[in-house]
Amino acid sequence: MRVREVDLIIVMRSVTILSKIMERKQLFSLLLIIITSSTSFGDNIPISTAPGNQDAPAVGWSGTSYLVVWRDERGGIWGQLVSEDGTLIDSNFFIVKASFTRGNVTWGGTNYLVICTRGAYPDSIEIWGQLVSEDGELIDSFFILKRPYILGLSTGSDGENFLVVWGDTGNIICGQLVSQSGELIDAPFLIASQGVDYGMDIGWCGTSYLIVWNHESDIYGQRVSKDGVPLDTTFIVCNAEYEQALPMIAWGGRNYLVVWQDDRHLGYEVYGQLIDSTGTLIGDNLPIHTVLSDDHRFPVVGSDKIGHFLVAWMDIEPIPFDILGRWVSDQGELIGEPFVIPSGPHEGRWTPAIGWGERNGLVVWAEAHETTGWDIYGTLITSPGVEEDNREPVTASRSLELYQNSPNPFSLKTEISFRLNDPGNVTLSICDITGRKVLEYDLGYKSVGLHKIPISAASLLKKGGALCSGVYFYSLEVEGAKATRKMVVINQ
Ligand SMILES: [Ca+2]
Ligand SMILES: [Ca+2]
Repeated sequence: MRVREVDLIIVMRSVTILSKIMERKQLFSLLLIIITSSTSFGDNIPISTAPGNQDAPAVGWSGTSYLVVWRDERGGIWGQLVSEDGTLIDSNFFIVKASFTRGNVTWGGTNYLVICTRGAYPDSIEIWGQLVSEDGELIDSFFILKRPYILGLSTGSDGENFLVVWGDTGNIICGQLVSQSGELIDAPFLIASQGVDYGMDIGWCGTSYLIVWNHESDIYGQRVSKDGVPLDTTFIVCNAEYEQALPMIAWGGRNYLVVWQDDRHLGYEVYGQLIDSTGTLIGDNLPIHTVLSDDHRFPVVGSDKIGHFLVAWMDIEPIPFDILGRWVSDQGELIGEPFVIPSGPHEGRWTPAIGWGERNGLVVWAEAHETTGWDIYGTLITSPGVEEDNREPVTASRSLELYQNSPNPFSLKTEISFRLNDPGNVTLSICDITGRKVLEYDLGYKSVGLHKIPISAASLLKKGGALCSGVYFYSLEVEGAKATRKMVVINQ
């Protein structure tokens, strides 16, 4: 469903905020407001429909485009650049020679790192990395290490270096820091003295990494500093009865959400757990999908960083398999009901993955077709009840262009950009939906050119504002010229 025609959309799950708005009945004559937890999808994007099988995709986001990587019967790991509006940029390209393992991709600030394994147990397995530029240029391929066996492999980045983690021979978990140019920084280091049975993942919260994995049917976590030093001790994320496996993690700007497939009721369900940046568990396990008559596996998680996680997984019953999704707030509320991520005709779908750009998320999966075998498809997904951004600047006069704030909507911080063609004294003001001025900033004398003004929720509060969730208007005034745009604030 597309919601382009909708003038304004407010995300409101709070009854208090809803009732406040309802009191302002005059608004309904001025503005179309939709209260919704529904989700907006784009058309299905055929990312790779090459002959033979393509499956097990992963997604990275560079700040300007997505890189989707997958294992490919044409040999090794292949990839495709996808623009933020879902257009394929150039065509499928070979990335790195690999064994039949899932590729893993992370944007590190300058390049992507794609990691994979080569070789086979019991001879030896090698971990390889391949740097790929934002434009899909292969920069450098490098060997990380060789072991009799490797179980679990993932990579993350602090925006400066990469951290590659794996379950090593001898039932230990190790990590290796790698620079943006592909140099190994120091030696591999010990993260935890446990084996990885089935799946591991890595998150970065801005100050430390959190690595999660499956060991003896439970889920564990361990924080690691940006310099590769384990912080505190290994902790239990979930040790419910029977098997918890295949954990995946995303940082939502306020908390992590870890999700996994869970057999506690003897049938595969999807559970999750919020964890804060210090490694403290927030609340109880979240029952994300607990319908025992179906069979739900391989959950993945992404975040829009404005208050929502999207969890996606496979429903392998009934046939053909399908991909389901559900929104979870960064405070641990389950939003709406699970939904089927829409798709055209297919013979089955599996192995979902999620990446998040600035305006929308990209969910990708492998999809079976009679003539082309397994193919890679994806769809753009917009946060629940979020209006699509309008990126065209508002030009008040020849001297002033005001851009859409980014991110929008926001809960913690956003940035307002404007361009001056003549210098002058600039004032920024924020009004609520009734036109009442809630904040005013005197930005002083600004020169010709592009300016960016960061706005944090904390600074808003310091200035006496108390922004509730809803639509606001921000106006920039310079030497008699004025431009106004709207923005959406989401507070959980
Ligand atoms: Ca267990
Ligand atoms: Ca194919």
